[in-house]
This record gives sequence, structure tokens and C-alpha cells, in this order.
Amino acid sequence: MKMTFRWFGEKDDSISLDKIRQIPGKPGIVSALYDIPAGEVWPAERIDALKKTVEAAGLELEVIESVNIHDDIKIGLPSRDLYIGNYKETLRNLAKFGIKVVCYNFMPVFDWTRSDLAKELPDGSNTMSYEDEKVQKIDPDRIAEEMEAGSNGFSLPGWEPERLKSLKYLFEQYKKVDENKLLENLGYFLREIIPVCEEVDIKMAIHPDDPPWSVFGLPRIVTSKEKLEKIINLVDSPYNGLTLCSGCLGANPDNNIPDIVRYFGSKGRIHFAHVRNIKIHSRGNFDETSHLTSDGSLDMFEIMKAYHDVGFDGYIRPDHGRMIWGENARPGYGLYDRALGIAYINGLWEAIDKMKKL
Ligand code: DNO
Repeated sequence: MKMTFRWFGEKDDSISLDKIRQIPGKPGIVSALYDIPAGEVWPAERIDALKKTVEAAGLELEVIESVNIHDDIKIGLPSRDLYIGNYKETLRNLAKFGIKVVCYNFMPVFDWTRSDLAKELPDGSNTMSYEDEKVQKIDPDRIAEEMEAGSNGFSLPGWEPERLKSLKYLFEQYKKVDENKLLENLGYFLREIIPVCEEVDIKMAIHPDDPPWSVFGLPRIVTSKEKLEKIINLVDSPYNGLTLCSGCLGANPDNNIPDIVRYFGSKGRIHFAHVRNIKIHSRGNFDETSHLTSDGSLDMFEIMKAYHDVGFDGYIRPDHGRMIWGENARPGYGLYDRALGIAYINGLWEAIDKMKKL
């Protein structure tokens, strides 16, 4: 596995590359051009500049999270062809700078959703939390404001203001899109772009829906093993793969994460692993926790063992962490708890590796 760490760029991250370089094992960087609206081409010069900044700090950039998909593609409007054309051009530009994996999601309108971005835990740390009843009661028009209000002044990935300007219009458009239609539209998109990915050697890695059930009545199609299977079968190519996020899928206790890792890992379809632990209080209600097995509901040893057993050699990163030791950072993306997560994941991996050789 190749360890990485998500970074939001020089202007919009409280954590410098110099600090990331000191994390044990020196992880690679996962980043994006966060200011470019979904649907637009990423200019080569901007990608070049990002790559040079990362490399000047002695680090590598091979994974992009995310190149977001324009809603017209998800809805299946005639204008999708223009946006798919732009996506292909972005992929070609990224390939020129050695990008190997592109993470993306296919969630209608909103990316991930939480009811609280800084819930205080008994130990004084704070974390992101999800209560289904609270979320489903929020007027969708107001959810963007609520997320922004709790974001410590940082922009939140997937909640870029320009995406949220036309909420009413988008909700209207999605009335015509059920799960089957959304899957069909994903198939259309993948059939167009995967040949380009094969040509330029970039692997696509779809991220699960977070949470893995419908929010505000919008359709969701990346929520379970069965649905992931449908997605990888839309185009049978190793370039059509997954970002396997343990905390997203694991929020539904019906999803057995080690089994899902083994199944898709042995098919060579997991290109990017997000390792996150969560504590499920009851169905639909959970807090994000430290990565440690004993702090959450997921067995991180079993998850890492599954990755090891299938010979996982893709990219991996610690996912959201809590805010600890007084850090003021983008919710989920502080330095300390994620660095602890890396040390823990590496520790599990080394132990699993060496125990097998005894
Ligand atoms: C939030 C992230 C998501 C994720 C996208 C992938 O912290 O998990 O924004 O990056 O859904 O496209």
C-alpha cells in the first residue's frame, strides 16, 4: 500500500507541506484544484504548479480527490456531452503530470452530509457527527448554510459555493431521476471516459455515498456491496474502480467492510482506500472517532488484514480525524488525529506483514 495524506493547497489548508513531510513514513499528497467549478477543464499550467509545489517540499502527488462531476451528467441532460468532453480533457491534462488515480463521487447535489461538525466528546476533543432525524428535517435549501456555519471558516470539500447556487433548480431536475436512471447516467459517463483512462493510464475510483442512504429524497447508488458490483460491471475494465471508504459504507451495519475489501480487492478494483472509524449509536446515528478499533464500531485490524490478504498495493489514506490538542483546522482534516491514524494503520500493516512471515 502507498500511504497518502489529503492536503487542500497552500491558500486553503492550515497544515503546511513541511509538517506533512514529518509524519512517519512521509506520506504522498492527495489534492485537487478546489477552486475550479465542476464541469470546467483543469488547465495544464495549474496542475503543473500544484505538482511543483508538492515536489518542492520533497513529496509526491499521484492522486486527485476529487475531479467533481457536473450535475448535468448525473441528471443526464443533453449538455452532459460538453461536460464529459471537458472531463476527458482534464484527465489528459492530469496524465501529463503523472497522476495515477482520480477519486470522484456520483452523489446528486450534495457531497457528504453531517448534522454536527464539532460535537464535543467526553474527552474534550470534538468530532463530526450524523443524526439522521436531524439531517432529514433540515430544509435542503438551508443545509449549505448550516454546514458552512460549523466549518471554522474553511471551505468544505464538495460544498463549494458555486455548486450550491441553484439548489431549487437542481431539486426540480432530480425529480425525474430515480436510482436506475442515476446508474444509467453513471454508465453513460463511464463508457465515455474509461477508454481515455485506459489510454492515459489513470484509474477512476468512485467514492461511496456518505451517508450510504438517501438524504432529502435524492437517489443514492454507491451504498453497498451489491451496488458497487453493479458499478464495476458498467464497464468491465480495471480502470473503472473504487475508492473504498470504510467509514462511509460502515455507517450502515449491514455492510461488512472486510468482506467488501476482500471481494473487490481480489478483483483488483480498489485503487484508493479511505480508512475511517465511526461509532454507531443506533441505525442512522453515528460519530466519527479516532482510527483505533476500540474507539469505534469498525474492526480496523480485520479491515487492514483484508487489504493485506488481497495484496493491496494501491493508495491509502487516513480519513477524517477528530479535532484534538486545541487544533483549529478544517473539520475532519486536522493534522494530529490523522497523523495518529497513519501511525496506527502503518503499525497494523507491519504487524500483519511480519506475523505472516513467522
Ligand atoms: C469529505 C470527503 C468527500 C470526498 C468526495 C469524493 O470529507 O470524504 O468530500 O472527498 O465525496 O469525491
